[in-house]
Amino acid sequence: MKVVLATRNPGKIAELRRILDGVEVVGLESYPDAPDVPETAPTFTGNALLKAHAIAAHTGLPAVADDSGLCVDALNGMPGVLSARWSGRFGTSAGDGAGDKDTANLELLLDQLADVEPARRGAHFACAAAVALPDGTECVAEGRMTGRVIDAPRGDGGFGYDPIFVPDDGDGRTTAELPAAEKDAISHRGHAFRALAPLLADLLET
Ligand code: ITT
Repeated sequence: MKVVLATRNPGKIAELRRILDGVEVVGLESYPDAPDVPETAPTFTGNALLKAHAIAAHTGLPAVADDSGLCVDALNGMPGVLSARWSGRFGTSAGDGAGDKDTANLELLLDQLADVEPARRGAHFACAAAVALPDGTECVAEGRMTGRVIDAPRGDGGFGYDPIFVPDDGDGRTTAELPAAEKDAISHRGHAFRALAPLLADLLET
């Protein structure tokens, strides 16, 4: 059975298509009238479930959603669930494109950490992976990747905050410098969706 990917983020779509290899997925481009779901929950899990349920109800198909973000120790866990709209929160968002927004978010975070010494720049990416069926059944799994925020961007891969994040589980490259498969193997999204996969398979069988 097909599963709808309940995300409009092109970076996530590329990663999810790779990680959910073997699952027949369809993107939201096939559902131009799908609602833009407000992320009103205070947690990644809450927001992932909101998105999955809204898209399952709209499409009549099982829907898989991701809510994720970067939690910075020196900022008490922010931007966290606000990661996608961090610069907009301070009225400094650049253009409307995903790339513009990503750059504005990343530059704001670098400014906010400008006086923070390297030893205090710990952070982690968190991801909640949710699946919802049109009948309201749901499952969630979580994943995380710890590391630190560096002081200048490096690398062209990935998306979002990848150019300024160096994972602990690596050799000093940012996640934007890792080949896709290497990022998937250690990433918050890889961990969360590999944990979700057997639950998803069970749900689709019942
Ligand atoms: P959807 O709601 O349509 O899925 P979104 O981008 O708004 O897209 P989120 O609310 O979950 O999704 O925000 C996630 C943000 O966290 C994302 O825009 C990036 O800024 C950041 N982020 C999440 N995972 C990331 C990753 O693997 N690498 C870099 N940045 C990431």
